[in-house]
Amino acid sequence: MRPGRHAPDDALLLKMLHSMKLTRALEYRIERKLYRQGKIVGGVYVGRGQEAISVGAAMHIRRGGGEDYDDIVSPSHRDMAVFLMQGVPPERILAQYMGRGAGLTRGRDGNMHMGDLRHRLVAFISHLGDSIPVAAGCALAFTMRGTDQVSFCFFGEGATSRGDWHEGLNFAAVRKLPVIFICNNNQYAYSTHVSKQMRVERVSDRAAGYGIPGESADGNDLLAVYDGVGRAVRRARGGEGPSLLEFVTFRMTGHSAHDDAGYVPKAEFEEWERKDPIERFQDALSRRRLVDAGAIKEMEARIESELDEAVAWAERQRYPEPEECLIGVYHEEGPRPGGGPEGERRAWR
Ligand SMILES: Cc1ncc(C[n+]2csc(CCOP(=O)(O)OP(=O)(O)O)c2C)c(N)n1
Ligand SMILES: [Mg+2]
Repeated sequence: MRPGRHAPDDALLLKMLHSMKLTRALEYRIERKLYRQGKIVGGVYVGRGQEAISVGAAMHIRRGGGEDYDDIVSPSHRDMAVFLMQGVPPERILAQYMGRGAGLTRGRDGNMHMGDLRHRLVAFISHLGDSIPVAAGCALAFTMRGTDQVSFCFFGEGATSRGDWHEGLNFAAVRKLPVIFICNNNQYAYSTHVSKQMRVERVSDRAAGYGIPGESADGNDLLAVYDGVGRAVRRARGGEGPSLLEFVTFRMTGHSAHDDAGYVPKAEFEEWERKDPIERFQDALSRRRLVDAGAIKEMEARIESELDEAVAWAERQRYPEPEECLIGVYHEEGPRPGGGPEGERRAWR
């Protein structure tokens, strides 16, 4: 770990450690417990081993200032931390995975295919690469309004071989839009190794094709991510246009909960287990005497008891009524099925 040019203070370092641990613990519950207990509706994709990327990047998302101030973010299916850091409570994420009415899609989908513009989160949909032109479109709106807001866009290296990805990048480059393109290169797209889907050495090499800055860094080094994204955000806010950032990492699990990743050599898992981003950051903070074994244990215990409560809350929530699937499909003024605006508001609590 090397200190970034704009090094975060102690409180931020501890917040980042907490965010990574909360993310991993929540995903562990979902993937290794609730899914196996048959309580999850639909598939489960987690970012185990990649937490430093979403946490280090999300620290730079500006929030809490309203429509013309807050940034916007399009997470991928491995960015649970982004949802948490944008203020979505763990219990609502759990309700989403359990198909309950209190989930972000109100029970109409059962996994990471979710978003909420109230949290400035553009919904992730299954189709890889689709969110790239959307993120560029959000940034176009910012420049047309003359604000200094930034659009954050996350994806895997596999998505960079999709046509929409290239169109979105080109449009953002030509119009000099404030987008931060953040690639988690975990070296696999489901079972396909990166060497089988691109001839360039690095994802960031693709930036040259669009005349924008491209950088690669160690995605398991939280401060390297924090530093790289911070510089790209300053460029974007300053009107200097988009950047493509590649963070090299590893998916420390199967593609999804039903996949045992038998196609990944065991030695690769062992090698990356030793580079675990959470362990690494925790050790660095211990060396700086910011945490000790007792404080870490306490933090983990607090997270586990919060998650116990969150799971219990989610399990108490009702499943949606069939007619509720019509809410929010088309724009409507006035009262809505399912209880009108008041009913809508209730669903968010
Ligand atoms: C256009 C499209 N093709 C295939 C899929 C099925 N699919 C879902 S995730 C995934 C792998 C994605 O790999 P990558 O972009 O590297 O992201 P990662 O899952 O590794 O984070 C695939 C093939 C899809 N959702 N959309
Ligand atoms: Mg991948």
